[in-house]
Amino acid sequence: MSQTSSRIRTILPTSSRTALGATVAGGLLTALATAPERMSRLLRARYPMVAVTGMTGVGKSQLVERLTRRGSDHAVAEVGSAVMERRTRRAAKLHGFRFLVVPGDNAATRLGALDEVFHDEPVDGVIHVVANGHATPRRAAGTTGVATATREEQLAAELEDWTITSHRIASMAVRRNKPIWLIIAVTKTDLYPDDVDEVVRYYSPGTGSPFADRVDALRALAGGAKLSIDVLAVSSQGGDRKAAISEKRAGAMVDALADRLGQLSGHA
Ligand SMILES: Nc1nc2c(ncn2[C@@H]2O[C@H](COP(=O)(O)OP(=O)(O)OP(=O)(O)O)[C@@H](O)[C@H]2O)c(=O)[nH]1
Ligand SMILES: [Mg+2]
Repeated sequence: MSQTSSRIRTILPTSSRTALGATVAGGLLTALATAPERMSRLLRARYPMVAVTGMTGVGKSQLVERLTRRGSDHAVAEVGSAVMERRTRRAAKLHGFRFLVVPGDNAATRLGALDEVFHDEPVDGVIHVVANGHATPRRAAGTTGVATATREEQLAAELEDWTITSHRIASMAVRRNKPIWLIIAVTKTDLYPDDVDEVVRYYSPGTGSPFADRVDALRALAGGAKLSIDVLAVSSQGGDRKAAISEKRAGAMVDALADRLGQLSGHA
């Protein structure tokens, strides 16, 4: 009997010490594991995080380059992005804004990136880029030669891409209490300078176009009070001899987009 109890006594402290040790270690590990997440939450509270979406070749990388550029020009590589690009604006306007460019192509990385920006670490707002069917066709991985696609095909691809993205935005919006914003950036306007108003209408809510119908559906799902929607024309190119719009006008459109971003994020 006494032997049993002493055995129990000796066993108990050891096992409870082990258990305690495990708890402390576990607690430490948990604290360590959640620290970066807490850090990123703290940073997010200060700096707006913006997802940039849109089909491949539509001009996302170039537009973010314009928005985040400081000082000297340097061109972006003319290749499709396969992984998420992360850019932080350090200049005065849009200081600290973080842009997460979701790759338009490459199924696996794209889906992961969409999950990241709309689910795992939801963003404050979205810039969805469209180009009136002027997305630069990309070759499928592993093939050679110049890719071709008609404007109609590219418009249809934009619509399909928007259907997927708008569903992701809707499900993010309904899960959250905080309002979010969406800017539909209609880019490459230098390629259709005389049709800009008409094209902006095509992408605007309530205009009855196939794209507008999906914008309306998103608004209905998310709730008007929770989701603000802007449609802004822009161009990342201008100034060279071939460009149909001047560098000044292209710059003004990019500035207007930056100003709106600032307003929406309460940084104005
Ligand atoms: N004319 C004109 N061309 C543009 C404009 N913006 C981008 N482009 C061109 O369009 C092509 C695609 O631009 P990107 O910015 O790489 O496209 P993306 O959306 O990042 O594409 P992915 O990385 O594949 O998702 C490039 O050749 C750019 O030079 C614009 O405003 N006007
Ligand atoms: Mg890109």
